[in-house]
Amino acid sequence: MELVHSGKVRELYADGVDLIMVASDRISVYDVVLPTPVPGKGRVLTQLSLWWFGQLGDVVPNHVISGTDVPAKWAGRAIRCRRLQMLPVECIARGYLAGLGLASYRETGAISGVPLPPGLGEGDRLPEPVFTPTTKAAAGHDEPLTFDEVAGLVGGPVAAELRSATLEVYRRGASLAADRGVLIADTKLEFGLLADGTLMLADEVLTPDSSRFWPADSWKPGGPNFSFDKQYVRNWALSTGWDKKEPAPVVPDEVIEVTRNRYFDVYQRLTGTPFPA
Ligand code: PZK
Repeated sequence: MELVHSGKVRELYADGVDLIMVASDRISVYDVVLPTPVPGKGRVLTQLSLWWFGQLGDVVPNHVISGTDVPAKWAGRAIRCRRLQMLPVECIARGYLAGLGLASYRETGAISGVPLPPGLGEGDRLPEPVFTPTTKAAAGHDEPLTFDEVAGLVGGPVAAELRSATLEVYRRGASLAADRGVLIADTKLEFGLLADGTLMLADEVLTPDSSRFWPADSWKPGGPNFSFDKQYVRNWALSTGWDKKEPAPVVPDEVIEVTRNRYFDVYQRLTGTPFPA
């Protein structure tokens, strides 16, 4: 199959008119891919994304054709997808203040042109979820876009559809996750259009690679919160004195094992079913 796109931790292949999205076991911290894979990560994120696409099918249609009709060598970690005309916007919804949203709020009191009340701090829950789109650029260089800038890129009607679909996916996902002990601080969605103009949810959805997942029972506003999946390996990497630049250090087996179990744990918490490790 023809490789059409290669990301840090995933690949996209063409199979006739369809696409096959393949998730690897690679893990990145501070935007650097670690030399040591996390066995099962590609499968668990793929299965979690498929589960969410199923949960959210009545909110917005999606690009999934099949999670099983894929080449055997990628079984469990690949999705056959419809090829869409992708929209050039990262659609981010935020329910809590963290990351680049926090940085923007501290500088301007707003995120992507949406003003927020004064006095908010790191980790705070927002009064209501906000749509904070960005450009699609190389990782780490995404620039915030106002709603009007999105409208300039995709047209007013599609921009309005993007905002409402993004916020509805976030509300539904965050509410379900909160009931199961997981806070979704923010999430990044990607959308595309069918030839007839139908808006479709694409890429991956509500995974720990595309979202900030925090354990609800240890959430504390007023400071940094721990990411469900990567915190352990991040802390370990920093404890070695690593400077966050390539190359990252080789990761010990026990750190990989803890990290792998964090992914399985978040899958089980959200779906209610043990992950078939
Ligand atoms: C598409 N990406 C992101 C980059 C990946 C994925 N349904 C679609 N139709 C057309 N294009 C895309 C999709 C989807 N999803 C997604 N780039 C193009 C991307 C690198 C690796 F797996």
